[in-house]
Amino acid sequence: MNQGCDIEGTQLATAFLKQQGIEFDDEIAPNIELSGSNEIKHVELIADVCLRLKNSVKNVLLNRDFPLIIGGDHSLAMGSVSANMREDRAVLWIDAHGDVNTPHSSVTKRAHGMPLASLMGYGDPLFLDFIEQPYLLPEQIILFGIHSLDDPEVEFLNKHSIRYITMAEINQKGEQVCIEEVMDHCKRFAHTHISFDLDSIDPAYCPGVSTPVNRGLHPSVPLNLIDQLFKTVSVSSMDIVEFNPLNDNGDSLIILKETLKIVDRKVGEYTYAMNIEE
Ligand SMILES: [Mn+2]
Repeated sequence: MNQGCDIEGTQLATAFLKQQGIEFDDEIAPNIELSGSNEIKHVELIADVCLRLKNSVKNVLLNRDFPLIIGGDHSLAMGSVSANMREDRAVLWIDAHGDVNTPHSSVTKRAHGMPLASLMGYGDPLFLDFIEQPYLLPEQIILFGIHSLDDPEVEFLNKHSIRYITMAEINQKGEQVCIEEVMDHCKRFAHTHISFDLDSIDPAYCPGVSTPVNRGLHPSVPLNLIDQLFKTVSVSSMDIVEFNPLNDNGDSLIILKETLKIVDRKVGEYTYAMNIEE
């Protein structure tokens, strides 16, 4: 889907990736008849997609398998993360953006800037219909690679004492120090969900996204982070989002495939499936 960012491209990702030989066990397509004229763009359609994604991810977890979700814009993470709202799970958000806008604070009224706030209970009522409580707690969350925050997002993150590691901090302290902080965070929980937004990477290396922001990560950094996490903690689910084939020159596809290789290798090596209750 692309309705959460309202820019053409991410809705073509699945068909494009299938042409590239990537197989999907389940596909969830938006029901375009639900596109209404609410304040938040396409809110009904997105809620419907997320509810179906949540149920699909839940089934994968119940089968003790590893759900890897490929988007689609980042609003889908409301569905994937809400499949399992256990408090013993860390949520790592690798992103250029904070994604903690609320319906009130958002200027664009695009849902892909809101998933993390919604998962904490600060979302549109249609999103809170399918996001079950307990909502995500601030202490479960860590953001990495952030380099584009709206003023209300800075306020939100600080008010809730949510740890966010910015590009400036990564450049200053060095990659490995910051990666280790993320690992220390995730070690405090039984499981980790990784939500990997490709726009965390600098558009010079990864142009195939819908909302690129300059001065982002070198692609080796998130790949290294994800690789080390799989080796160190129990990663139990993961999203890769915002891949936009219309803007890609082939480089983003390579990064996406490299990410899949890491996941394939690690999920094959270890059994990290978790027990969840129906
Ligand atoms: Mn995002």
